[in-house]
Amino acid sequence: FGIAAALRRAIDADNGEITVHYQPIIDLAAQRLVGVEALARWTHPEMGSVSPGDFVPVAEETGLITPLARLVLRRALGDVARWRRQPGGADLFVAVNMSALDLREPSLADAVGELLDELGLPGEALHLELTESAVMADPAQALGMLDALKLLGPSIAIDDFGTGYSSLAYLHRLPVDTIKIDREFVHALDDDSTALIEAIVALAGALGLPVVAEGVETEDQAAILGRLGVPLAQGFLFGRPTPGDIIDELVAVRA
Ligand code: G
Ligand code: G
Ligand code: MN
Ligand code: NA
Repeated sequence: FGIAAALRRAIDADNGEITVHYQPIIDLAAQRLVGVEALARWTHPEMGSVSPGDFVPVAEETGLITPLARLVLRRALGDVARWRRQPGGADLFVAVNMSALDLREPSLADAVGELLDELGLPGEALHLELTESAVMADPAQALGMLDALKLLGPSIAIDDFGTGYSSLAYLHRLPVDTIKIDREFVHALDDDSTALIEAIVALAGALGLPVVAEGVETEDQAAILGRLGVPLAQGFLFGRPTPGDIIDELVAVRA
C-alpha cells in the first residue's frame, strides 16, 4: 500500500521524483552514438532510490502503468527532440521500454501519435522495446497494437531476446525491426561461449533484422561482437544510464 500510494503521488504530481535516464547505444564499426535507451528512475524522499524492477510491477498491479508510460514517453520524446535539433544529432533515436499492459491499452497509439505531432518528430525518432513475454502474453492482440504503432513510424525492438519463452514463428509474423541480445549471452563471451550469439545473429540476418548487444562491459566483448557481425551495442563500456543533460554533451561531441 505505502509504495503504491507514494508512486501514485509521484506520477500525479510529476514532482521530480521520477526521472528518465539514458544509456548510449553505439555503432560498433563507426564507434558512434546512434541512439539511447530511456530508463525510468524513482527517488523517493524517504525510501531513496527505488529500482524500476521494483516499481514497474507495482505500477502494473495498480493501474499506474499507463500514466507512468505516458510520463516516460513525454520526457523521452521531449529530450530526443532537443538532441535532434543539436548539430550532429539529427538522426538520433530514443528507445522506450513498454510493459505487456501498455500493449493492451487501446489509447497507446493515439498517445504516441499526439506526442510525435506536438514535438514535430518523425516516428523513426522513437523505438519501442518489448520483451518476448510481453508480446507472447497475447500475440494476436499485440499484433494489432504493433500494426497501429508501426503506422506512426516507430521501430519495434524485442528486448532481452533469448531469455523469455517464445515461439520463433512470432518473429516472422510481428512487425519487429530490431533484436536486442540479452546481456547474459554477451557475458558468456568471457567463457569463450559464442555459439548462442552466433545463432541469434544468423537468425536475425535471415530475417533481415539488425541486432543490438546489451550489457557490453569490456573491450574484449566489444571486439568479439564486432567480429561476429553485431552492428550495435550498449553497456557500461560505452556509458551507464545518465541524466539527459549528459547526453547533450555526447551529441555535441558527435557533431
Ligand atoms: O534500469 P534498470 O536496469 O534498473 O532496469 C530494470 C528493468 O526495468 C529493465 O528490464 C527495464 O527494461 C525496465 N524499465 C526501465 N524503465 C522502464 C520504463 O519506463 N517502463 C517499463 N515498462 N520498464 C522499464
Ligand atoms: O531489460 P533492459 O534491457 O531494459 O534492462 C536495462 C538495464 O540493464 C538497465 O537497468 C541498466 O542499468 C542495465 N545495464 C545496462 N548496461 C549494463 C551493463 O553493461 N552491465 C550490466 N550488468 N547491466 C547493464
Ligand atoms: Mn530495454
Ligand atoms: Na534488455
